[in-house]
Amino acid sequence: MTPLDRRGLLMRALALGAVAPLAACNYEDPAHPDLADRFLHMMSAWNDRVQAALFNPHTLAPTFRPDQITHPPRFNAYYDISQVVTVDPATYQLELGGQIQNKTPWTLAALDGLPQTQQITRLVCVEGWRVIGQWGGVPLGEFLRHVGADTTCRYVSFRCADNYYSSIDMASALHPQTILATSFLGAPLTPPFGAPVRLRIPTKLGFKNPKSLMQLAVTNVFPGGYWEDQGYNWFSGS
Ligand SMILES: Nc1nc2c(c(=O)[nH]1)N[C@H]1C(S)=C(S)[C@@H](COP(=O)(O)O)O[C@H]1N2
Ligand SMILES: [Mo]
Repeated sequence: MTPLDRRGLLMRALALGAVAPLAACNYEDPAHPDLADRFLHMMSAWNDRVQAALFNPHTLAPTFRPDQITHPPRFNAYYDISQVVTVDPATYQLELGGQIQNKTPWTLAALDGLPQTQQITRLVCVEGWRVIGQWGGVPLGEFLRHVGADTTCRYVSFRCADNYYSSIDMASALHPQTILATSFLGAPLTPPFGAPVRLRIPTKLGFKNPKSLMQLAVTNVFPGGYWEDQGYNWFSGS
């Protein structure tokens, strides 16, 4: 093992182990009620930086065979499936903001006109379940270059029809498996699973895969996210 390999292993071990043991401890201090919170947020921010440093833009998430696809798929959101917001695909417009040259909103037909890709990948939820599914759509990197996004910016942020929101680092946005998905199992996305357009990013946890996207922005201002702002690790990926 070279010293560099050893350093890589140590960094990985630290990145994986840093948050869990701390979260399990009870750091409650009546005199400083938010001390534990602040400490955990500081550690999580540090963890984000380590994960970003370890991220290899060429390492692919595992892919699977069609017979490994999970049936039926599993729905998840911060509300019950009966509360799903339906977006009309015929009048759908994806609004663009931030450091993007051409901010003309995108229709579904226009998205369908860009180069398409398919993937059979696994979605992993922090709740402890995982599903394998097939998603199709436009590579986000392809889309960003097409609209003249400043890809030297740090973040791509997303807002959804149900007010969910999330954001990812630019390196992960440009990863070949990160797609603006419009199809699931070869058919258009259905409302519970993010119709008309969702982010599918198999290198990150499920909550970093916002559904029913209404706005996309490129920015250097940290955008956070629905679960991220409640303490979930922001990078949440490999
Ligand atoms: N708009 C929106 N997107 C969302 C969520 C949500 O509540 N609203 N939940 C996230 C979480 S926690 C998970 S695990 C995945 C679930 O995606 P699925 O329903 O396709 O399995 O969607 C993510 N994207
Ligand atoms: Mo999730």
